[in-house]
Amino acid sequence: MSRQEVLVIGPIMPFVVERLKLHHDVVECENEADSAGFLAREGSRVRAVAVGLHGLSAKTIAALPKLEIIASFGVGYDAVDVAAAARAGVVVTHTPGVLTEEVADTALGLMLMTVRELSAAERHLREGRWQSEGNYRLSDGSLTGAVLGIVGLGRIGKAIAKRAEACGMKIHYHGRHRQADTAYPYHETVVDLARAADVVMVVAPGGAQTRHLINADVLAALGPHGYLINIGRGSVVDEAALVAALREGVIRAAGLDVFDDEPNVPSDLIEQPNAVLLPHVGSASRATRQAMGQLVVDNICAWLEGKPPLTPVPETPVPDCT
Ligand code: 8YV
Repeated sequence: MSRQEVLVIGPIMPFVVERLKLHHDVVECENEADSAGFLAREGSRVRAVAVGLHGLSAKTIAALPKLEIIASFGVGYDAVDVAAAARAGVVVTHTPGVLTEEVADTALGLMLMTVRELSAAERHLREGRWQSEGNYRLSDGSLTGAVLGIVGLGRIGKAIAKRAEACGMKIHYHGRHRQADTAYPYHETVVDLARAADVVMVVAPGGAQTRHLINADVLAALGPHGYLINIGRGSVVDEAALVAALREGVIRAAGLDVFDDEPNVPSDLIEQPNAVLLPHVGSASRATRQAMGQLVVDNICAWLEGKPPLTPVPETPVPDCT
């Protein structure tokens, strides 16, 4: 295979860069703004780009006239302008499958932390209040017998459903379409789902179509004994409406792994005692991140060897490589 120019726009795992360097000439830029000088000088040589959570804009895509493939690190690719990539005939790949079980485990853990108040109970012990005040209070919620309303019943949503069923939960769902291969009750709207659910679990992807899908109306429908868990994308939840709902008891509690403007979590949210907050660790085990990184490398190397990409997104064209 001949060596080709690959641009890595970070942050991305160092081993992705190391492995790409074994086969190609790799240029690293910390972020898109940082890449501007390089793009002006050398942009016309780049055939492949690897990007992390911050994605790639239409402007950068336009500055790379020879670009053929964008390999995005993560299953969600809302930060990559796929419409611009499709117009430019550029293939976009992501990393589905290899993180499904890990994210589903995190989702279950976050739901348990939130409904059974496990992080608050731990704080009670660490702060010496078990001795000074007595037992931690009884949690209002339980998983057994509760209805879990999943927003976005894709691969990860189904893996969460399987785990929740093992905990004695009943599964309902909402998504763009009713799915023929599942017997779980379907709800046409998120408000209907929230009305039926004790816990709403957001697994939906980000982007314009899902922006603020979870709004004040949905939270009101979930009600004062309801819980919201978000493992998908921060943009799906209207954070200001959520803060108000947590503060005013419109819902009981929320567990969030993702936020609108990461890593900047609003102080209003941090101050809420009924919010369990994780720093986007859904897929963050060494083994899973390694597998995601390897898939980024494999997609780029396959493409530059004239083979089809392994895991293209559905929105961009995959030219015939035969
Ligand atoms: C990663 C994710 O944390 O796959 C996704 O869509 O959000 C996470 O698994 C993220 O891609 C890290 O860059």
